[in-house]
Amino acid sequence: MSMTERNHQELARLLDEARLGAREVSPLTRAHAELSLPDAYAIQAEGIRLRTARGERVVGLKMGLTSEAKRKQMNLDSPVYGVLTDRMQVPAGGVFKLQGTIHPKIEPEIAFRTARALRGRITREEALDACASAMAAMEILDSRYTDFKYFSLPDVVADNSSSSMFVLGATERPPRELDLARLNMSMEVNGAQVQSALSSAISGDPILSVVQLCELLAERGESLPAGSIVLAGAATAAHMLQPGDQVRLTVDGLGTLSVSVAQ
Ligand code: 0L1
Ligand code: MG
Repeated sequence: MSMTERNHQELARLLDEARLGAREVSPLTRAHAELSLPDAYAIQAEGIRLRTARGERVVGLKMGLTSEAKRKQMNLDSPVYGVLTDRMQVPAGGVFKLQGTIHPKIEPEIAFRTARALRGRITREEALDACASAMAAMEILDSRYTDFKYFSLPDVVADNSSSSMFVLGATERPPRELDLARLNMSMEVNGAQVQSALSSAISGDPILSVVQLCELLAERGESLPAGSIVLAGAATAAHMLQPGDQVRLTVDGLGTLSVSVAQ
């Protein structure tokens, strides 16, 4: 039996309440085996409507599962997107509070800021032309599901692709000034390296995440507005956070950014 708009709203509310109450729920597909990817994106959009109705502002999009390491870690097989709001941003050098989250993890990323709107099938060159700058970034993920690793692609998408918070580096550079697919990325926790990779681990080249995102958006009749932040996806598997952690990411040409983790 296919899902109705009412089902989408109810499931969006369930996930929204789980997030606000920092309470795990069963993956939606346990009770709704029929949940398709289009249903999941409709639930995600409904969840974002609940957040904007409470005053949050959409500032961009995130791509997820863009690296082989991430797909392997989560046993899922294709890229997905989620929506970013202003309340999800932690300032560079700021503090991320574990309280109010469920089982947060952090991952090293590259982000872009778009200067022009993008729609549909675009080339790598068009994506580069439309992006005013690239930045180092970290995403803090937090799934609202129990059995963290054993959910399906529609479950992840409905849960806004596990988004929680993000941090952007202060150094912004035009992407054409960088050798985008060959940047060394190193993430340290409390002074010890926990993850490292070349930026090519992100979609082969991080700008290709923007190309893919536009294709995924076009499948739903949507586009990428000018002035958006795009998180291109993680270069490595994600790292579980503990109270007191000091996390630092260094990316060739894009400097260092950090975040502290508090109880
Ligand atoms: O950003 C992402 O790669 C989303 C991954 C979703 C799975 C997870 O919760 O780690
Ligand atoms: Mg990510």
